[in-house]
Amino acid sequence: MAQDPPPGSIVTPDWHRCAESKDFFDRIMHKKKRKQFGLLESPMMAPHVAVNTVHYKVLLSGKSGVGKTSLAARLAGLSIPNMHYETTGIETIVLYWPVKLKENGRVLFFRLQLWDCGENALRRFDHLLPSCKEQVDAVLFLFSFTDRTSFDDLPNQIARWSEPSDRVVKMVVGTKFDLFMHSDVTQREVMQFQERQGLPVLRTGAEASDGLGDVAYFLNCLAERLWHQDCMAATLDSCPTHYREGALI
Ligand SMILES: Nc1nc2c(ncn2[C@@H]2O[C@H](COP(=O)(O)OP(=O)(O)O)[C@@H](O)[C@H]2O)c(=O)[nH]1
Ligand SMILES: [Mg+2]
Repeated sequence: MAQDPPPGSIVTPDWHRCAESKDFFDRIMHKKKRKQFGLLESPMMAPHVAVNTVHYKVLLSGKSGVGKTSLAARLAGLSIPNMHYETTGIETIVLYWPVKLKENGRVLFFRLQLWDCGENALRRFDHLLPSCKEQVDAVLFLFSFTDRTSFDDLPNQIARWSEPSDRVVKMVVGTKFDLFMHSDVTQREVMQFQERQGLPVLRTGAEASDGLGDVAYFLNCLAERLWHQDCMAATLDSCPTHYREGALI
């Protein structure tokens, strides 16, 4: 498995705060809220601005109630459900996120298709897991800080994805971090887990604002790992896999 890049080593961190990024972020915002893109829609830049779009499939995995649907909504800038309804099958959400590569200053739009599948549906219908796994680029393993069993279950979840391990970005996400007063999982345990598994652990929680600040770090980390994985694969195959629009220059 490729060694993880340190955060901020591949894409410019906090680029959304720089004036030069405004034109790009304006394409994913509307009236200070995130724009929603249908399956056939994409951000439109002026013709003279050549921006490549890279496509990835990202699966959210975790016990029922840990916050998969909420995380997908948060990342896409949708409102977060207050009530918990078990997701009945597979739901997908598409989001776009512009990043600037540190190496050469090029801007890329990451098109992330988030797959959110209800845990009970996964157990009842055998055909769902193979379609979730098919051509998946990243898996986010979720646990909730308020549900000890979801944390203890992580090794099982990760084991489900042992193959093909070298072409799937894996990240662990601790949800409901805003409820840390009721936390069943200590920071020390999280650190130990991180060291043992060699996987990064991100934390989410609290009210999502309409801005980009609360998702920027998360999406940049994910984009960075996806890009790194592609570059490593391209070195091996000498054929980058995720360019669908425009050529790699
Ligand atoms: N306080 C808090 N509640 C959350 C968070 N994420 C999810 N929830 C709540 O937890 C419940 C289950 O979330 P949901 O996304 O439906 O879980 P799923 O079954 O994994 O899709 C819902 O009532 C959400 O509002 C969070 O980060 N903080
Ligand atoms: Mg759900």
